[in-house]
Amino acid sequence: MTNQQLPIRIISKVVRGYGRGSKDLGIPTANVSREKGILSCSCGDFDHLPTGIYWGFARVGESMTNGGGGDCGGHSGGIHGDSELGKVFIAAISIGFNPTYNNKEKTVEPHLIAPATHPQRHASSTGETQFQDFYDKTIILSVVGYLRPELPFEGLEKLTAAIKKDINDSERLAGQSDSTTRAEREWVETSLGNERLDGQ
Ligand code: ADP
Ligand code: RBF
Ligand code: MG
Repeated sequence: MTNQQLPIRIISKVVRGYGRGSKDLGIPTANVSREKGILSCSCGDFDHLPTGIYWGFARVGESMTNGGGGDCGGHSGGIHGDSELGKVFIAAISIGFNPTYNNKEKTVEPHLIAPATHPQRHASSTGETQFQDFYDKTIILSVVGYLRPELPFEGLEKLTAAIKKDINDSERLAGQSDSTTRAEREWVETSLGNERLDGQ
């Protein structure tokens, strides 16, 4: 995997994952629906998404209706006390088969990272960002940069430690002011959540 295919833009909605308790693990991830008619991806097909661990930007908005598009405004129902809906967060993103668990299905799972001073930033059991649930909401996601391949870890402690390092790296890299980083943050901030991204 090189950065050549990046950035990748995705609009979809948040679905339930394996329920394996990444919340218990302390690092919740918003699993992205691959359903046709709901997913729109600049890479075309979900199967074309390159596996690996990435950094980028994400925003969660209103529920989609009729399976397409959706208003991603920031005025009602939120991640935390109605205040986080519509805000852009830095994200550490896993794309692939979670080789520690040998999943059969590919998942796209961003962990949304609140700023250091945000009240929910150190709220999880491992000190990472823990919002209230936002299942079924529209998610606007830009996968901007590659961090590393997905790896099989021996034990949850090693997996958690690796993800915490990814979170630090994501925050550092998302702070860059190059034109791609700025453009992707701006797209995530302003997308209405109803564009076609596959060029069709
Ligand atoms: P699942 O297996 O259903 O994806 P998780 O334990 O990964 O379960 O929890 C994911 C859910 O937690 C997300 O869909 C979202 O509703 C919520 N959530 C809370 N905080 C965050 C966060 N910081 N990043 C991503 N999802 C979060
Ligand atoms: N799972 C793996 O099996 N190997 C990994 O290297 C790996 N890296 C991840 C990095 C990040 C930033 C995130 C958010 C998740 C990662 N995961 C990885 C996925 C993790 O196993 C998954 O989120 C939980 O199992 C809950 O579904
Ligand atoms: Mg998840």
